[in-house]
This record gives sequence, C-alpha cells and structure tokens, in this order.
Amino acid sequence: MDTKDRILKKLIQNKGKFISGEQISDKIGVSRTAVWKHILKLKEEGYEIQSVNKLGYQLINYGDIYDKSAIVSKLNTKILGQNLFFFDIIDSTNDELKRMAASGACEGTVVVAKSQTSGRGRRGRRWQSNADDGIYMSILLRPELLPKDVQCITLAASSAVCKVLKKYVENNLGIKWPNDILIDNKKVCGILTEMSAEPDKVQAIILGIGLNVWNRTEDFNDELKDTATSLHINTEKEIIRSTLVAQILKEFEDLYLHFIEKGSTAKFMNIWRAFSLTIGRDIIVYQGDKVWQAKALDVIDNGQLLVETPDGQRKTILSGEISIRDFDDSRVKDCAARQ
Ligand code: BT5
Repeated sequence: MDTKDRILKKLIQNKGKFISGEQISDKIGVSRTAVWKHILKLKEEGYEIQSVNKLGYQLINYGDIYDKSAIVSKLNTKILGQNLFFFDIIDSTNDELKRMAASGACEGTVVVAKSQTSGRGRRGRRWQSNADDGIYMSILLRPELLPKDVQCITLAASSAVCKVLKKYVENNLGIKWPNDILIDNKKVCGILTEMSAEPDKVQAIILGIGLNVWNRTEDFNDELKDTATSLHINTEKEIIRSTLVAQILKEFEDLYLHFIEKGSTAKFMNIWRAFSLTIGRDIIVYQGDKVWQAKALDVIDNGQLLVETPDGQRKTILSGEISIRDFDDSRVKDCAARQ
C-alpha cells in the first residue's frame, strides 16, 4: 500500500470526524507536507475532503470512486489483492491475469477493470461488460490441488459473493450450480474458473468474477434484458464498488485459505448449500448433444453435482449445463430466509 492509499485509509477510518495532519503524519510516518500533497492528489482524483485550520482533514464523500487507491485502502486480506492491478479498460481481466501468470505473477495477484472489450463467459460465450456498470475482476491462485478438485474454487467463490450480496439484498438471492448467482431468478453474477495444470497438479487458477452493479434494465442488451439483473436494481443501500471488491476478496480468502490449509470443504459447502437453488430440484442436464432429466440431490465434495435419473440411477456431473424445471419463487425466498 503506498502512502496515498494509507492516508486514504486513515480518512476512511475517521469518516465523519476530522483527523489532523499531525496525527496522520505520526501514524503513517511521513512529513505533514507530504500528507498535504497526497491530500491534494486525492482531491484531484475526486475525493471530497474538507480541510479546516486546526482541525485537519475530513473525508466528506467518496461516492463510488473506483480506482486502485479506493480498493487497496479498504483491503483487509493477507494475500488476495496485495498485488493489485487496476485498468480503466482491458480485453478481459482473465486474459490479462493469464498473461501475468505466465510471466510468474504470484498467488493472490488481482486484476480489476472498469470495463472489458472481450469479457468472457464459459465455452467462448460473452460477458457484457459495460464501462462503469459492473465489477470485473480476476484472482490468481496457485494452490496445491488436483485438477479434479478445481470446481471447489468456483463453489467457494460463489459462496463468498453471496455472503457479501446478502448484506445488500434481503430476499431471493441464490446460486444455480455451478457458477450463476441469481436474484429473483435473474443472473447478477457469473464466475469463470480457468486453470493451467499438469495431469496431477494445478499450476495456476484464474478465477474471474463478473458482477452487475449499476446496470439499469435498459443497459442490458436485448438478449439479457429478461435474464440479467444488477445489485442497483435490487437494493436501496449505498453501493461502493471498491468496498464490494474488498469485501468479496476478504470473504473468499477466508473460505479459500480454510479449504487449502485444513483440506476441508465444509466451511464453504455449508454456505453454498444454504444458498443453493439447485439441490432438491428437478433439472434438465445438457451435456454435449445429450439432454436428459434428473433430480439434483446434492453437491459432493469436489464440487460435482449428484443427480438421480428418473429410473433411479445416481450419477455425478462435473461440467455441462443445467436448467431448473418449474422454477418456484417460494424456494428462492426460503433459501434466503435460512441465512
Ligand atoms: C459466466 O459464464 O457466467 C462467467 C462470467 C465471468 C465474467 C468475468 S468478468 C471478469 C472475468 N474476465 C472475463 O473475461 N470473464 C470473467 P457463463 O455461465 O458461460 O454465462 C455466460 C452467459 O451469461 C452469456 O451467454 C449470457 O447469456 C449471460 N450474460 C452475459 N453477460 C451477462 C451479464 N453482464 N449479466 C448477466 N448475464 C450475462
């Protein structure tokens, strides 16, 4: 964290109060002149900071300023985001992070962008990534993990995102296996987990998260108008993207480190099951050119979906697509109520 970010962090911690230039300089270990210069820089970037003789500085309003300083100053993580790159525009945060990973970037490196020109979903699908509407971020992980267990990372990430969104959205929030986060049965967030691996060892996982934040219904293209939603559409609460990013990184780090260090999926699976819109539902499975019906029974430890076919056979599904038959709103409400 550089000096400007540390000063911003102090101002945020003292939001609503004045903090003197002297207190900041003592805490951060730079001269008062340096504090003053950095405050000027923050003001230029759009932070509204009141300076009053003898009282010092007070952060009045930081709106939804979305830049590296805003995120870093709120980070409360050990690893994730300690090495953070912020772009106004990029092809895809996953692609950029993949390039960085190939040049040896360390675990926890995070790429965030205000907009993407080639935001991607799975299997070459596109992710609509309007400038300033959403959060587009990718996280580099280098766990000691077998490739077959990588799906767990997606489940941990969707659990973390749901825990954060629950602070903003009371009802109708849930996860459709494996990677869709829905509000009112419309997609608010998608997760793209990609990896490079040897047969028995993962080298790098690029975890991409796309979260619709400020989009209004009319901002979605025609294909998405009926199926996509945003946080803004569903909450009255104040939204600050940098806070969301910091919260998601923190929640995900807790679940990820618990999983890697203790070898246990229990922590995120409990959250995932509580938010699941899939377990217990009649589903349709699309695998390649095969389409079949089943009942979703559970998600097992490596993230696979356990299903039962109408003739009573139990199978697990690792990939493929599912749709939930007869989507029933009350189930979504129950799911949120259990949280
Ligand atoms: C996903 O794929 O849901 C994963 C999306 C991951 C996007 C992030 S953004 C940061 C990082 N960098 C990237 O380049 N990607 C990741 P999938 O399950 O395949 O869903 C894709 C489908 O979701 C599309 O075919 C559309 O139907 C729909 N879709 C596209 N954009 C959307 C949006 N903004 N909101 C809701 N749905 C969308």
